[in-house]
Amino acid sequence: AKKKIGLLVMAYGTPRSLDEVEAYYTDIRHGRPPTQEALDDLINRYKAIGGISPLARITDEQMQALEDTLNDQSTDKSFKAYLGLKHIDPFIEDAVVKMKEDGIEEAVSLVLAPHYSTFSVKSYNGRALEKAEEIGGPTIHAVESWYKEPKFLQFWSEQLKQVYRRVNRENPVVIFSAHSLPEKILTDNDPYVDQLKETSRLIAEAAGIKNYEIGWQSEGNTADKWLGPDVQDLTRTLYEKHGYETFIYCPLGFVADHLEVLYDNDIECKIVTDDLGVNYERPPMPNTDPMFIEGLKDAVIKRLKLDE
Ligand code: FEC
Repeated sequence: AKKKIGLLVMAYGTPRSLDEVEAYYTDIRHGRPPTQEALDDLINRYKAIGGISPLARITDEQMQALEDTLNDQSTDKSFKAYLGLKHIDPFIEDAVVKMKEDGIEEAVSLVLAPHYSTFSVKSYNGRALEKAEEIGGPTIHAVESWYKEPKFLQFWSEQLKQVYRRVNRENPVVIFSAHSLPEKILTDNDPYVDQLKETSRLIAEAAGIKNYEIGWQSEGNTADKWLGPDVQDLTRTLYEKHGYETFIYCPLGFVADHLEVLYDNDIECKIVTDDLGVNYERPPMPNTDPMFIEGLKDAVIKRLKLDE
């Protein structure tokens, strides 16, 4: 018989309705409820992208596609997927408990975010491992980062090549970005910034793109100093310096359509490009693109091989 492996897929999570925004936001803020003003502001951003984020649906679809691909291609293992979310139920801990209840002894975990940082991937995997330790299993083989998976890079380089075929004469520049984080993480040797830079360089090289820059987006509303430049400010600076006519946004730190892309890029960055009178472009997100899912599958298979 095939060996049964739990596939713990972890993601950020999103409210399923506007009623859930307050609890979700409170969880993001480590249990401190937001002010009414901040809550209204967030609700308005969800309304601006159609009332609710497509993230919950896309995360489910990504998980299902990954499970199917692994099962189609594996001759000696059968995978069963479990969803564990960071900020809303089913939480990461719930998924670990469910695996244990189902008799899963061995699992592989993957976070739906490509770059490693103490703030994101480390905390997801840490929560899963801690729960597994507390309840005595399963053994979890954690994928730490998968930003260099060739098929992930290929997904983006092909998207960019397609955009370039269309806009090449319109003096384009690419802005690669990830979620900003408080600058203080940099002091702890966090690889996050370098991983984004390396991903960007590899994708740009593969797509034959010379004009590209790195930016940060979606920074939080706290007193910390956050990683910059912010993508909106960067757009203005680049325009003033180089007169680019087309701005292509590539939010590499994310893998799905959700608020941080549909609002922070498609609405906020577009306000800037409209103001400057230049073109706004954003290639589609990975979502369930087969090339992308294959990249995730490769990361899972490699991780399991390491411990065999
Ligand atoms: O519902 C949706 O469609 C959006 C989901 C969403 C994703 C996402 C990804 C990341 N975040 C990361 C870090 C932070 C830090 C703070 C923070 C705050 C928010 C707020 C919302 C939100 N995040 Fe998020 N993030 C998403 C949604 N995030 C909503 C709260 C309102 C706001 O500030 O906009 C600041 C927390 C604090 O106040 O201390 C830090 C990172 C990622 C990418 C990696 C990952 O997906 O885990 C890092 C998707």
